[in-house]
Amino acid sequence: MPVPFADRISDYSKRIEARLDGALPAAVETPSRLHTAMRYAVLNGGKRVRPLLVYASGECLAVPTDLLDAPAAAIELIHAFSLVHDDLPAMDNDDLRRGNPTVHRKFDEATAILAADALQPLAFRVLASTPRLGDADALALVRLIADACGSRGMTGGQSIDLASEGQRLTRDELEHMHFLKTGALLRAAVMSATCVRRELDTEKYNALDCYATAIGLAFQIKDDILDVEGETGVMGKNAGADQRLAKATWPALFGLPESKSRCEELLRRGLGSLDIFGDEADSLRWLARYIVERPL
Ligand code: GRG
Repeated sequence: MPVPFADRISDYSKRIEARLDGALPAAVETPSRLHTAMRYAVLNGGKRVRPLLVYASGECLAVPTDLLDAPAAAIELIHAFSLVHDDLPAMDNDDLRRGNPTVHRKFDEATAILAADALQPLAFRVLASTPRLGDADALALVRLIADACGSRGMTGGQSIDLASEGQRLTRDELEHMHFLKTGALLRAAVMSATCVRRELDTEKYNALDCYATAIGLAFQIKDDILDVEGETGVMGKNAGADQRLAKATWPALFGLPESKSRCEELLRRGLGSLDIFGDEADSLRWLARYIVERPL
């Protein structure tokens, strides 16, 4: 009887914490303030949803776990980088993240910018220094993750997000922005296992792509619902921030009931796209449900 994914999360979490810890420079290494800030940005909690998606997708495609550690760590480093920038005064100007002061509040703005700047190349270094990954697979991962975080992915989405404050976007415009800002990196997490299974047939590749797109959008809508309904103490970040910044979000533009039913619709679509797989996709199914039901 296989152990359910929920009971294996703590093992995967320990695994990714160890990989992140090992990849980051020691705090005592000069420049110590910069390295301390980098470690603070990454090792301060976080749900580790993206690494879990990497491992779950790897289970689905029977990829050995030790080939997934590098993409899992690289994607989480990029995610941590994006949160540091997202919280800066020039962006969302937040002072609380994961229940702690944001990096620029704990240290200072310049240190936060530099810590984030250093996390991005570190992510690509991790991908380039895993001997068991063949060169072609490592290059495919570099391309996948670079595309996800560049101007045609997360950075582009963030740019549209900032330009959309106070604007009345159409549903398609809103979802395009969300797909880039949040969905692209989540998609890269799901698709990274395909970079080491490049012989995968198109039907299965497309099924995973469809799942990734659906849960990526659902993740951001749920995030925006929590911003309205959640409590700061539970979420570890300030509730109501979207309203304060007049952000274009599903709840702001279409209301909470519509947002919840869109989330459910995306969950059904994500789960439906996995029908092509058997039990090997159960961990992905579990994560899809978690994404729309999570409390933080
Ligand atoms: C990193 C290349 C690069 C550019 C920066 C600032 C920026 C461009 C992009 C911001 C992207 C962003 C912060 C999107 C929001 C995604 C989101 C809902 C984050 C919250 O993720 P969780 O809930 O956080 O997984 P934890 O704390 O659990 O890790």
